[in-house]
Amino acid sequence: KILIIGSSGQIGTELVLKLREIYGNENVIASDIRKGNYEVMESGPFEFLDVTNKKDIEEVLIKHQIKEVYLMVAILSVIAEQNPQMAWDLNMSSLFNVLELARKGIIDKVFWPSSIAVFGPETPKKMTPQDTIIKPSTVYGISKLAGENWCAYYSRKYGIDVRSLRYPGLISYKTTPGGGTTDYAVEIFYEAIRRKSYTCFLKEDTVLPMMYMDDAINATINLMQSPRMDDYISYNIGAFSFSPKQLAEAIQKQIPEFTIAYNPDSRQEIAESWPESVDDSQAGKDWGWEAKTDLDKMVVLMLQGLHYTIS
Ligand code: VAH
Repeated sequence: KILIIGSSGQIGTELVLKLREIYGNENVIASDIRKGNYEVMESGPFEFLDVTNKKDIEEVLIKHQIKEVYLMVAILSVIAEQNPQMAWDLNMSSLFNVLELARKGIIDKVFWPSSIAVFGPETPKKMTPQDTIIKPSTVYGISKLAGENWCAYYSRKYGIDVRSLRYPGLISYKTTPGGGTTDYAVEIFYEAIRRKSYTCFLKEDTVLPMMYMDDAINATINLMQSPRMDDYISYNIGAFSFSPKQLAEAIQKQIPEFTIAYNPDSRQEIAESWPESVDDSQAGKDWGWEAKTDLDKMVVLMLQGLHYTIS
């Protein structure tokens, strides 16, 4: 059986639903410190779980005979900058608890998400290589790079089967945005429908790597279903890149009267420290990764997902 910790979050919500489709509702246990959306709560087992409490996690694992864990809990970039100690504590203690339970032999396989946030201002910005200068300049990125190194350590030293992806900005409609710098690309759709206009907190030409959620979920499950790799690699994965201006133009193809304004704030500095695009050829080679949804298709899927009728 499979446990998703952080099942009420942006990625956790969609992982629960997709994994239940594949493995059956009763075999996928959702867990979070707060209730999830209707679909998650109604379609299968849910456990309230504080991921900083290792005993709590162990009890849930034993109660449901769980062997595979997706640890989808993190304080994202914006909130982490405002609360460094709290973000570090949560992002790291949750990972240590799960890696330690794997070392005890209670968990067989772990997915732990990393992020393009591990890259910093000195990293080559275009087609950022899998292996390159990696000096994060955000609290969130520092915690994600530290997490990658701990996963590599537990994999090498204790033979733990832990797998990771460096997600780009993810765009989805089943949950509302939660404290990420890339979340302008989610908020914009709600505003485009509601007010036909949006004021963006990034400059118009700030290019970031992005991906539609379905591609990220498929990548995650494909990686977890692949034969085990010899060494731990936190894979770059990419789909498309755009600036707020380019996203607004893509939305205007569906909503011609949509307008955008710009009022950059502290999040601009976070965005500028990250790559514009990533080289994900290693993921393609190792386990057949390729994105399916492009920018225009993503815009249509988001508007339809938010019940906007495409004319
Ligand atoms: C954030 N959505 O904005 C997350 C992600 C690469 C961006 O890490 O913080």
